[in-house]
Amino acid sequence: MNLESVPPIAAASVPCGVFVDNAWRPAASGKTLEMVEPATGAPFARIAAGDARDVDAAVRAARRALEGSWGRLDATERGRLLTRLGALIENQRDTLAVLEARDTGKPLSQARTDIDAAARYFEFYGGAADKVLGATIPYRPGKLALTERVPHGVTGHIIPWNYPAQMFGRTLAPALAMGNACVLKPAEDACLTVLHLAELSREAGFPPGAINVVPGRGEVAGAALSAHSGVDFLSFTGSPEVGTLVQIAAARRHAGCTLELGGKSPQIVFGDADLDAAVPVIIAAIAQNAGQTCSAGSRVLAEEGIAKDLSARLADAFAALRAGPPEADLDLGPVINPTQKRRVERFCGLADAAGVPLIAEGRIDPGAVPHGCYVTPRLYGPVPRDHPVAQQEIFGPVLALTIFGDEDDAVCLANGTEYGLVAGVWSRDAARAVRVARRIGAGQVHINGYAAGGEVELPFGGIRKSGHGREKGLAALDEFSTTLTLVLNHA
Ligand code: TXE
Repeated sequence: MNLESVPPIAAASVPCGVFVDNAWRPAASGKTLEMVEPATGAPFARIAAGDARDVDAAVRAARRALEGSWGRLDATERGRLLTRLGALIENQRDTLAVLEARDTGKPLSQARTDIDAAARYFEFYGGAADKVLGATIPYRPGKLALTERVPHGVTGHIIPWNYPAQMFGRTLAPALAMGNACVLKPAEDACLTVLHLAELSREAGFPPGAINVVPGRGEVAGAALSAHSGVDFLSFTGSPEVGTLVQIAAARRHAGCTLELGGKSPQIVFGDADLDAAVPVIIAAIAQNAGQTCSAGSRVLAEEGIAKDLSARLADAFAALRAGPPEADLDLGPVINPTQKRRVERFCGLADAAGVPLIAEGRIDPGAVPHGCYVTPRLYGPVPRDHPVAQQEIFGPVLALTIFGDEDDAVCLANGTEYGLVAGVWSRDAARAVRVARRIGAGQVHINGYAAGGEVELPFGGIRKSGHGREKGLAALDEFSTTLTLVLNHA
């Protein structure tokens, strides 16, 4: 599909301001930020550069919503609004996908999958909203004790640029289902679909103040949201460095927070694995979104006996990878910006300088314009275990292959980074696969398969440097609520 052939959703027609109380306004400062298309390096939109004043207005609007019409809705009514928003997203799938593809650089079909996921979040949590149960507690005679889940209040959400539309659904839908009023700070590198989705939320009928969006720079609008005393709970997805700042800001006022900070997720391939099934999945898990996925399978750990065979198969698949513009819909697009491109190239430079063998590389399509932020997909191996390419999150299409001896060694290697987000275990021996999966420090382990980030239904989150807290699935409803214990004395 050609981008231009899609019904016009020209960047200029997308709301680009601050969204507060269901209305668009310029940033209080009047300042704007230029949005650049990763595939061309050319500017294509301007967004409001919100600051602390805009964040404050959004938080106040959220508080009013909680005390007003939003706070008075019951769970079924909230669920209906969520479901309606999901349907509106689905209806606008193609136009939203084009916007997402241009804004992030990802291939059009990947953008479409993202929009489907965004819609699915609202469908899933719309259905779940009025099925959250409390408990009764056996207690003393003459007393009825029970618990119910209640919202935190005003929740602040800071999201990254890699999956803007999905993140809108992933973080807002469960928070709204539980009755929180939300203030979202999208990433300055890609946020046009988020702004468009905010507009759709008004169309769906969300009352003013339930959803507020303040675009702007992280160190300005994001820092103001983290530090705002009117925000009761924070949800952050992004880098470990900024996550630390957000957690400190939350701790200063004793607010809770969840952090999702990326990973260095391993795919452990045992000698008895079905390599025909494993190879395409391993490739997709690193090529998807040009490797800019928190749960990208960026390490492949191969048992000694099959390392050669696996390496040869991966090499063939890597050599076939093509990076190109979103409308060409190849395996991957450009990375988000020149900083990210330099970051990926720096890691590759370290591997080259250390003499780490480059097993194979993909290609950049001749149709890709020279100013686009393209990087060549690369497979390195065997990578020494302590090399930065085997240890650190690159956030690009670079896969590190390492060899292990036995089961214990595989577990040691898998757990041998600072991260712990997702892992894949490939083996025909179900008992071994489960045994190994249970020894891996990660929030999610897939056996004979891999879903980078998993589906909407599956609780997702990390340990250690990957963060804490769980999003997705019903677990997110717990995260975005707290327990109220009620005791009725009836004796
Ligand atoms: O992230 P930042 P960046 C990792 C990935 C990537 C690296 C840097 O390795 O290469 O981080 O990416 C907002 N107070 N991930 O620099 O800066 C910012 O505006 C409050 C993994 O883009 O952490 C954006 O909305 N907020 C990751 C969000 O934080 C601040 C996804 C994330 O941006 C802020 C993205 C501040 N002081 C990057 N400074 C994942 N887990 O998926 C920035 N922000």
